Amino acid sequence: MALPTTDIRTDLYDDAEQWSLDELRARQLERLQATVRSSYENVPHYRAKLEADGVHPEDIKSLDDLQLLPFTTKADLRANYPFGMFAVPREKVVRVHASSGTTGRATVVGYTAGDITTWASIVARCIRAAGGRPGDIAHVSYGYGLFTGGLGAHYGAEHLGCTVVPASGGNTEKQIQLITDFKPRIIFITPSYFLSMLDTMEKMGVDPREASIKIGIFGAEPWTEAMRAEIEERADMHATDIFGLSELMGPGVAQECVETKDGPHVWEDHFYPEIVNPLTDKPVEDGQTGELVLTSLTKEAMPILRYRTRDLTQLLPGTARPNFRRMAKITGRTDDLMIVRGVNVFPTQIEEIILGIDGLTPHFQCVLSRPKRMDELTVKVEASPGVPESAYEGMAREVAHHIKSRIGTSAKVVVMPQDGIERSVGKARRIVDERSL
Ligand code: DLL
Repeated sequence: MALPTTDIRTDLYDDAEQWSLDELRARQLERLQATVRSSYENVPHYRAKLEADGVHPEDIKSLDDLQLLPFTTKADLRANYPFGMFAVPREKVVRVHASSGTTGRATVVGYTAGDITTWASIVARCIRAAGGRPGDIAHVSYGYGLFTGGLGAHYGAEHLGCTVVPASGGNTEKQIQLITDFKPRIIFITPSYFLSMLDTMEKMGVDPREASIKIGIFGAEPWTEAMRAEIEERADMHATDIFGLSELMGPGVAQECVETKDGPHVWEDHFYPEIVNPLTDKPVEDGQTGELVLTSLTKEAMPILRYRTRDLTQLLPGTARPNFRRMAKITGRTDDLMIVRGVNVFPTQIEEIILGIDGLTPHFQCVLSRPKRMDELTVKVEASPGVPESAYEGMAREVAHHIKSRIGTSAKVVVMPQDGIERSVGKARRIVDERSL
């Protein structure tokens, strides 16, 4: 694979990126203590939980005392819908976002004016880490609205001093026209929507390798190293990973540095990460896989203690920012785990296999059904344009063979012609569960 032809390096954005480890740990402790105090004093949910556990804010004397604090789950946020988790009077909340999820009530998050500025400066740091600079044009294709992607990227890019094009998701041909005319250097977009944009560019006769975009800040859904290689090759650009979730803020909780591309660095001056074993709830050592748990350290409107993200990853030592730990690329969410005949399968494993086979595109879906009281996995994947239909069956056999040998389960594989799989303009729907139909 050809490397992107432009060599881009990061720049530090602020002092915190250079704090010594001692300074970082001291600030984290100070901030954790203030967060626990505010949660206890201002959020009835947290006061009740802490009192039930016999924990008082004064008990937090070291970062290890984090273990004393209760977990927060999505169910807790739902139970306190809409504004019950706020630690400030509602009048101090200048913005809300919400994530709908697939079941139940939305979860609502709130921001003070100070939170919005902090968030913008964190996203500005992310853009620097990805290689962006003040003066760059940034095209934002994350959705604007209750979803945090669009506005989060937007405020961050403005804060850094970029010219922002607030394109949002959808209207792909128009977006490509704007990209051709305005020549952005940076794009914010989900990896799956970007792939669909690349297909549309090619259909319109626009060569993505000749386009102005040099830096992609991709997130909001899991994606693999194989997907990075495909994007960088097709568009001659640097593809970096941004992680975040609305409950903690939105995009920007962690960002990958362009020169190392070895997983997002968690901005630990604002978010304290832990990994726990999702079955026992006990913390595991750095380097071991488990569920990411995050505690906010600087949020005013809605401090959050030990939030169970359901994302599966590992914490690794810092590299380009040595004192901030990295998270390994997310393999999936506990909710995305498919158990097929007793074998655990994540869509990212299927993505890696598909991208290793010539003639297939990364547009795929995993359909779960239960025809004879046994779960069955059908992988539907699109062939590349120009591949004759006579080749489909052979490619399907090859995918099924790799699924069996590498993951250890049987799957039915159906190769489809172009546009056979639904396209999203945001997060891709990788799993279609037909078991309860
Ligand atoms: O997706 C915020 C965001 C917007 C992040 C744009 C990055 C870019 P939610 O809608 O609350 O917020 O979804 C959060 O998305 O718990 C992960 O499961 C997943 N996710 C986000 N970023 C990544 C990533 C936004 N880089 C949920 N890799 C998280 C893998 C990601 N999964």
